[in-house]
Amino acid sequence: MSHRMFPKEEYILKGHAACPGCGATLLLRHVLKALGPNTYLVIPACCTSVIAGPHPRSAFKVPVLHIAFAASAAAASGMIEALDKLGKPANVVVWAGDGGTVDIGIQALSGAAERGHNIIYICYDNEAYMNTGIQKSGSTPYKAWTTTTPTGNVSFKKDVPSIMVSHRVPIVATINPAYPNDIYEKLRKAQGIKDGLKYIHAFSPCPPGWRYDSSLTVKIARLAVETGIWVLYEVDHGKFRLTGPSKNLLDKDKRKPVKEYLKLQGRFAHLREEDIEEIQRLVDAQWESIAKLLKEQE
Ligand SMILES: Cc1ncc(C[n+]2csc(CCOP(=O)(O)OP(=O)(O)O)c2C)c(N)n1
Ligand code: SF4
Repeated sequence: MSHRMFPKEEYILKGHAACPGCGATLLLRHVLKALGPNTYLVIPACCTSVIAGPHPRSAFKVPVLHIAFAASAAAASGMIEALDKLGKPANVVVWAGDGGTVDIGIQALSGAAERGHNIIYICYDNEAYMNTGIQKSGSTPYKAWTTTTPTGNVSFKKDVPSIMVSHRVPIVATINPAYPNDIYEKLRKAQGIKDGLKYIHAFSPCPPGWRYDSSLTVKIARLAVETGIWVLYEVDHGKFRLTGPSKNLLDKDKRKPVKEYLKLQGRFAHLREEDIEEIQRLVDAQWESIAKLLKEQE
C-alpha cells in the first residue's frame, strides 16, 4: 500500500499531551487510521491515559474506556460480547504499555486469549514504566539503564509474543513505527480475522525514557529493525513468517552491528565493549533460532 493511499482522517487530534517524538503516539496514529472510526479503545493506566487528556475532553476521536491496570483484557472481553449481543460489530482494541501487559495485565490477557474473545490486544513496548518515572518492567532489555536499574538491568526481556503463540491465538505480530505499511497490513488483517484474540507487540521508542533527542525516534526505530534487535514478523494460525525489511536479514552480513542502535541512546551509555559484544551475540543467537524455525516449517 502506498503512503498516498493511507486514510487522510486523523483520529489523534492536535493538543494531545504526548512528549515530542513519542513513538507510542506515532504508532497509535497509524493503528487508528488502519482500523477506522468503528473502534473502541480500552486503555489501562499508562502514558496514553495522560496523552488522551482529562475527562470530559479527549484528544482521541474514538471512544475510550480507561480501566484499572489488571483488567483491560477482561473489560475488552465484556465489551466485545456486549457489542455482539447488541448486533453492533466493532473493533475492540486494548492499547496497553509493557508494564500493563507483560507484568500486570498478563493474567487477564491470558484468560481472554484462552476464551477466544475477538479482540485486538496491542502492547506498545517502550521497555519500562515510563509514566511514573522510567522504572524497569519485565520488558526492559538486558543491561538497559532505568531509574530502578541504575547500573543496568540484569534480567532478560520477557518474550510475550511467544507466550501468546503458545496460547494458539490466530494472530501474533510485531510492528514498528518506522514501517507504516507493515502496520497497516497487519492491523487490517487482524481486523478481518474473527476466530479469536489478535496479539500485536509494538516497538515504541521513548525519548525521555531512552535518553535520546526527540528528532531521532524514526531513525532509532529503523535501526532496531536493521540491526536485527527488533524482528518484524507475524505468526498466522501458528505459521511464522518474517515481514518487511526483516525478511532480508537472515544473513548476518546484511544486519547492521547492534552497536549502531545502542550508541544513540543514553540508557545504554554505560555499556563497555564486552557488554555490546554480548548483546550482539544474543541478537545473532535469536536469528539462528529464527532460521531453525523457518527450516522446520518448510
Ligand atoms: C494499580 C495501579 N498501580 C500503579 C499505578 C500507577 N501507574 C500509572 S501509569 C504507570 C506506569 C505504566 O507503565 P506501562 O504500562 O509500561 O506504560 P507507560 O507508562 O510506559 O506508557 C503506573 C505504575 C496505577 N495507576 N494503578
Ligand atoms: S514518556 Fe515516552 S511513552 Fe510517555 S508520552 Fe513521553 S515519549 Fe511517549
